[in-house]
Amino acid sequence: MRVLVTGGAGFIGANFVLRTLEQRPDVEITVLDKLTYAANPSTLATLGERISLVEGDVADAVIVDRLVADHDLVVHFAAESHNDNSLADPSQFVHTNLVGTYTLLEAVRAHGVRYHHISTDEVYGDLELDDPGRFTEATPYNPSSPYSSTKAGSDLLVRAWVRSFGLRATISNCSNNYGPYQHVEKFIPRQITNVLNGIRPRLYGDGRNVRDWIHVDDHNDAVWAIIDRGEIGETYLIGADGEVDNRTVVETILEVLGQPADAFDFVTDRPGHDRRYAIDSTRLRTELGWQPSYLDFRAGLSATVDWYRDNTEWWQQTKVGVEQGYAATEKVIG
Ligand code: NAD
Ligand code: TDX
Repeated sequence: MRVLVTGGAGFIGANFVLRTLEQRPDVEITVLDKLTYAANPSTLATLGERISLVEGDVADAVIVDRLVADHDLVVHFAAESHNDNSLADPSQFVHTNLVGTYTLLEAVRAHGVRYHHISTDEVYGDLELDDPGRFTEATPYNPSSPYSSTKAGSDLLVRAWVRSFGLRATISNCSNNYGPYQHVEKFIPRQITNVLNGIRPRLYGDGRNVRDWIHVDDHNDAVWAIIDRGEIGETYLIGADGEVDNRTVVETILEVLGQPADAFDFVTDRPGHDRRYAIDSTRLRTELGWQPSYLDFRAGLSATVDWYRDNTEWWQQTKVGVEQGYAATEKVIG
């Protein structure tokens, strides 16, 4: 089976590639990645003959058409993925997330190739802290940021291409991922690498915002369950019942690294900051038999701390620039 993985040099895509090569000897992978600031091709450097890397843009119709024609399956991870960046400059988000997805859909349509679309729970907007509800496949779309609205638009393109053109496609919307190879701009790696570099962790606003954490390997196992057994045209929500507030995450990182639990700062809040995300993944569990393996968040977080401590060469070069970028807008408030 020949699989085209877009965005395979980024966090979740690279973990997907590593795990797939390990677990599926019949799969050959081509990664199509623009190698933006978010990519780290060193993650894929020593993987051998069953993988090749093509540097290119998912919005480039010529490259995309040629590659799609030569594969049995497309798994589309490539995106501009960081909310804070989308607030500073949305243009690349529109280009990659909307035009890029459109370009892939047209190639998949022309060549009749199976397509799986990776998306986010942020398309549903947010929940109040005391809301007993969680997102389901039936929750109406209500995105808040340039990032989440371009992801929502990309999902709707996929749905329309399924209905209008009979595309063989599935969609998954997953909650917040953590694990190895995540860029240090994101919350968990940022705070781990702050502490490792002697910088105090930074909590936006009051630190009470809740994210529904899932280990990246559990996400990717669910993606394969949907590719193998999902119903064409359907959407599946992926989540592992991992709701934790941001302050608790920071306190846990500090504790794991042997620091006082209050050695962090509150900084200016993210504009439009979504309060809480929570996924009901009943459909995925009952219809496709998927279950997460990482059930203890503290243990998964502790293993992730170990990974960043043991792999400083993977992240240290990008760390200074990322912190300079944050310093330009962030003010300590408490
Ligand atoms: P990431 O930013 O770590 O990686 C994105 C990758 O896409 C990078 O390698 C980048 O170079 C590549 N890319 C960007 N623009 C491109 C373009 N125009 N053409 C080709 N490649 C391009 O992102 P991630 O966290 O690994 O997210 C992967 C996917 O999963 C995204 O679609 C994201 O919306 C979705 N998702 C992420 C999370 C999360 O918690 N990180 C949760 C749910 C869904
Ligand atoms: O320094 C920080 N301090 C802080 O309190 C950073 C970087 C973030 N935060 C907060 C904001 C969020 O409440 O932590 C939470 C997580 O922030 P991010 O890592 O930026 O993730 P989020 O905005 O929730 O989006 C992530 O999950 C859904 C991914 O970046 C998206 O790609 C995915 O779709």
